[in-house]
Amino acid sequence: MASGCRAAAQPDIAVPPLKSLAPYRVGTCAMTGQLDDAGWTRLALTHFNQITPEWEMKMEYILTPDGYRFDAPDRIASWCDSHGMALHGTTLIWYSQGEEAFRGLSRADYGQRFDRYIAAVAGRYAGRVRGWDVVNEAVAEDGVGLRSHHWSQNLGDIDHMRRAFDQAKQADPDAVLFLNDYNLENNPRKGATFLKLVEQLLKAGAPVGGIGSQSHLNIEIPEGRISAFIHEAAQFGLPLHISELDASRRREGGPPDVRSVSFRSRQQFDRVKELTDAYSRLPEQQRYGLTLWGVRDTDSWLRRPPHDDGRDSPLAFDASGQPTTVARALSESWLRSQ
Ligand code: 9MR
Repeated sequence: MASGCRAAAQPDIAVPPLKSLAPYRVGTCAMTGQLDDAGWTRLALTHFNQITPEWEMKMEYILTPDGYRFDAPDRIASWCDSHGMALHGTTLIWYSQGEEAFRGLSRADYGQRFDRYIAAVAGRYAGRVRGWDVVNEAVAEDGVGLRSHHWSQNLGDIDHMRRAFDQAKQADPDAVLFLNDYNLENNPRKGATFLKLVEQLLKAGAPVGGIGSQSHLNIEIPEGRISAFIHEAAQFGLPLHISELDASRRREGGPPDVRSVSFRSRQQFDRVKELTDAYSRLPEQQRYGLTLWGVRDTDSWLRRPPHDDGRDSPLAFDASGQPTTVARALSESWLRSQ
């Protein structure tokens, strides 16, 4: 067949359904707008069996000046129910959200509003989500210590997190409650601070039930770093979630990027495969699932301003639904681990 005929006519059968290869859940993120997109739903239903709402289950959507808004997250939850997809919630408490809505409250009102929000949101989806990212991105960017923000300033560094986990546990006792963060494998110092925080929270009695590593991978990190982090994180015996996997081929900042396309492709393949291999080696009860942060490259946050270069291929499918290097790395890893 002439290569020009290929894209539109052929479905994405060059890799088997990803979910049929993986010995654990394979997730993607979703926005309500995508549920009406036939190309997106076909790929999502073929390859994935778990959904994380990309932003509509966050405070930025749910909390309004008049109360709570649940139409979009309810729609995603119903779509999951009717398509046999598991649901993962993100995120209850995130340093970057809620500041305005909580501004000007007395200490007591602030605490009450915090508790009420978690009780309302986690309570609404109790029994429908498998798990929640309860606290997102607590560790400082450089990996030294914790972030300081309105939650920590009002309710305490560790205390606001323990309180969030306690509230979530009360509202949904069966959900796996995650501490979730990024750059944990890219930056070993950040990974170590994060794991120390998990330990501290557990010692303080917080019902942390899982470790979420977003895994927005830097494909230039040395071999072994990703598996070392997964190995360290597994020591707690808790479930791990690779919660937002993507692997940009771009370099943000740094020296001029003279890597060839094939070199980047190799780096991307190797790092995604290393991650998947290491994750698949965990004991079954620690493999909560591996979630890609989007279906097609063009769905990715990395293909929106200010990151978009019009070419990056961080996800498992290209704009026309064809599998990419990331899909090949995942499927090769899963096929070999069977
Ligand atoms: O991809 C998400 C984007 O659509 C949202 O506008 C944004 C704010 O809610 O969050 C993005 O997802 C982020 C995730 O929640 C946490 N880790 C980094 C992700 C990319 O920014």
